[in-house]
Amino acid sequence: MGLLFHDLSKAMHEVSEYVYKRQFEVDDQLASEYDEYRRRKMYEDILHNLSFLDAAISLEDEQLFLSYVEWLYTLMVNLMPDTTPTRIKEQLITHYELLIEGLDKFLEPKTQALAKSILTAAIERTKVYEIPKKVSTFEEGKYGWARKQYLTYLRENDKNRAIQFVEELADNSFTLDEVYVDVLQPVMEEIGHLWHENKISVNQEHYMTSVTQLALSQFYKRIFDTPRINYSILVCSVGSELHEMGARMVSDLFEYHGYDSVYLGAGVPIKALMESIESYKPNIIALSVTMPQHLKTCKEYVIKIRQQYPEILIAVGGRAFSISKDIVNEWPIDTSLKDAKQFLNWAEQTLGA
Ligand code: B12
Repeated sequence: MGLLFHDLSKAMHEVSEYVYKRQFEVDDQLASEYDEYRRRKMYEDILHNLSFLDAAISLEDEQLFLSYVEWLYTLMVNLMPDTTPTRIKEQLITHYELLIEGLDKFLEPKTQALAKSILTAAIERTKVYEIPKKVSTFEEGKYGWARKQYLTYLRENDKNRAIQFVEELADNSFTLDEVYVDVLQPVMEEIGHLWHENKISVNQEHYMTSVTQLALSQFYKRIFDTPRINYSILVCSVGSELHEMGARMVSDLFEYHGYDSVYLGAGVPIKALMESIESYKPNIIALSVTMPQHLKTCKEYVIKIRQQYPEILIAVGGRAFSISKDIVNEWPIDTSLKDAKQFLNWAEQTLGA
């Protein structure tokens, strides 16, 4: 972040306080609708909204904010069943109008017009947006039964059977690549939908995540036992990103296919990353981003790595890259791919491994 504000944290809080206060001034109904909990959430949400707006402005990508606008509206409709969708739209539209008003006082002149145009588009999108009927392929196809059964164990809080089930899948039904990418990844995505739809709580989502991490760790012996192919990969999530299971799946599957993997996890500062590259000299660097707010940091990492190590292959991936197709157009990367299986194929072809 940073393009938007001179002094980010101070300005973010000033804008949030301004918008928060104005929202109650201009909307008489709000005080009776929002209890203490909702008010606190609303303040946090304003900060969150600003961070998405900042990402869209920094990368000059309106779609980043517009897809967030749809996601936020859906979340609010699901979380506030006592409030009509029309009323939620009203609140959000007022909110975007107040952001335009508030940001006018804080923005650097060159970003003012862009912020206004993105927020105006957000208002238009909110006016017309209807939550689509969910068409899910989760339980369909070759892997549907396995996804459904694993999710059922998770929803029953039965971690022992869940973990055993995943192990049996890899023993009897699917390759390890398939277990990771075609069963566990879609289940994690489904868990995200269920949270977004307010059908499971945050603590259930955390529990399901930690059981899946346990399920992954039981494969370590299998993963590190395969013949080596003399290529290496360094994998991490970027900046203050907390999502790291995707990066870990990438690292595990490369290790399983004979690459030496160095997995740095989440929250890796650029200085530490550069030191690791210097000491391991990997053939491939894989950078993972889930939340779009970290895309700008990812681009900075890519540029720095490319300058210092022109010979190392750089790949980027993760959920954030699926939101807007053009994000990586100008980035000096070697590839951006959708999942770990495609990434392995690409590496095999590119390195002749
Ligand atoms: C688990 C989870 C968490 C966990 C993460 C734990 C961990 N150790 O990783 C925790 C609890 C920390 C978390 C926190 C939050 N989360 Co969360 N989370 C998820 C969830 C349910 C699953 C993520 C996951 O593990 N997916 C499975 C992995 C395997 O998939 P993947 O990451 O896409 O990786 C694959 C590919 O993308 C690719 N890939 C990945 N990296 C790379 C790199 C390269 C180079 C390549 C080529 C490929 C590649 O290969 C992988 C394997 O095939 C998602 C739902 C979803 N749709 O993803 C929400 C989700 C991402 N979270 C979401 C949100 C909102 C949050 C929070 C803001 C919630 C909050 N209110 O606090 C925070 C933000 C945290 C932060 N500051 O970053 C939203 C984001 C929505 C948005 N608007 O962008 C989602 C989409 C949920 C939802 N449906 O609304 N979350």
